[in-house]
Amino acid sequence: MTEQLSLWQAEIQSCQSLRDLDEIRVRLLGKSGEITALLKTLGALPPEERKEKGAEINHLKTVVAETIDSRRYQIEESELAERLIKEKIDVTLSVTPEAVGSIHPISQVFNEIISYFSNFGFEIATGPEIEDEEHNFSALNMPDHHPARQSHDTFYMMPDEAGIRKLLRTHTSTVQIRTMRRQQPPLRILAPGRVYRCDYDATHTPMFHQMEGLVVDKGINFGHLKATVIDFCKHFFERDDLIIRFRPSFFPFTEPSAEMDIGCDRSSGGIKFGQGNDWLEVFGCGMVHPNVLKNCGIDPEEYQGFAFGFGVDRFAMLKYGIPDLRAMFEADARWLSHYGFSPFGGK
Ligand code: 2NM
Repeated sequence: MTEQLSLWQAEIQSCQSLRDLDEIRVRLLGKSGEITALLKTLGALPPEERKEKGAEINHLKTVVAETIDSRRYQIEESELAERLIKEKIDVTLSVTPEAVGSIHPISQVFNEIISYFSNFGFEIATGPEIEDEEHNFSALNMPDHHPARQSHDTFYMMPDEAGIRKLLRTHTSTVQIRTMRRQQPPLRILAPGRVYRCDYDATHTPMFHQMEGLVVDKGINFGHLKATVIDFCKHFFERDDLIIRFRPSFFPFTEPSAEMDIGCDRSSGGIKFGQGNDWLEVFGCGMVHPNVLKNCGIDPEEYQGFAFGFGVDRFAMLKYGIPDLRAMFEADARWLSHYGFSPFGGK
């Protein structure tokens, strides 16, 4: 019997998987197992022998069960160790190429514009999205009751005890005001960010993205403005033959003011630049109004400035052929994987 036990123990110890081990357990200790069968033979033995044999077989059963348990524990431990090695995740790696998210077209366009203007020494300036009437309107030459205040469809907060109303900024010009009040010229800044207007249809969302630029220095004139925005548009739309026109316009914060259009062809259903006789309005711009410079502590006799602004969402739609503005903000993974960009560069 001890010889049989050693054989079983050796078999259990050499077992390599939980499944094989369970087969051994059933074969030896199961209802019709070998050891169970031995126990069943006891009944036929005379009482003296039965007692002796009984103790022996029960000992056998206990030792076999213990050996199986300890082997099970060893196999579980080594299977776990193996899995931990095989399924190891390096959390310091950001992503694997086949399972990455994508860059939203608006982020892509922000990055393209910022990297272009960085070449010319523009610095990125940011500011709060919750603003006050002073920075959003008054400093920009729109005093109380100025009609332009109404045309902005402003989201106002409830007034505080002193009757002061905060608002969601309607343009990023608030950032230019803050920068000019903090820093003396020469200035070259780019103010990207979210802005808010109470408007919603196929071409307007209550939140959208703006990019504004501002240059303040001695001897700045409209020629500098034209060259800057024309060269930028040619670069951005990747066409040297872009057709461009300036139309006189009005903004309270610039004088003179202009709007810039690019010539396009819409006869094919889509939109083509550098040909055709349609016009697409893309930019607002102008020479910074002397009142705005004065409001920021800059002497307009000494310094002049130009500024421009445009909608980044619209630029993204035009460059990448995105038909519906509203889909931009629905966070639909299918839309993102179609229109998004690879974080590793390229499309
Ligand atoms: C535009 C169009 C024209 C503008 C003006 C200023 C400031 F603060 F310097 F006066 N910032 N941005 C400006 C001028 C913005 O957006 C359509």
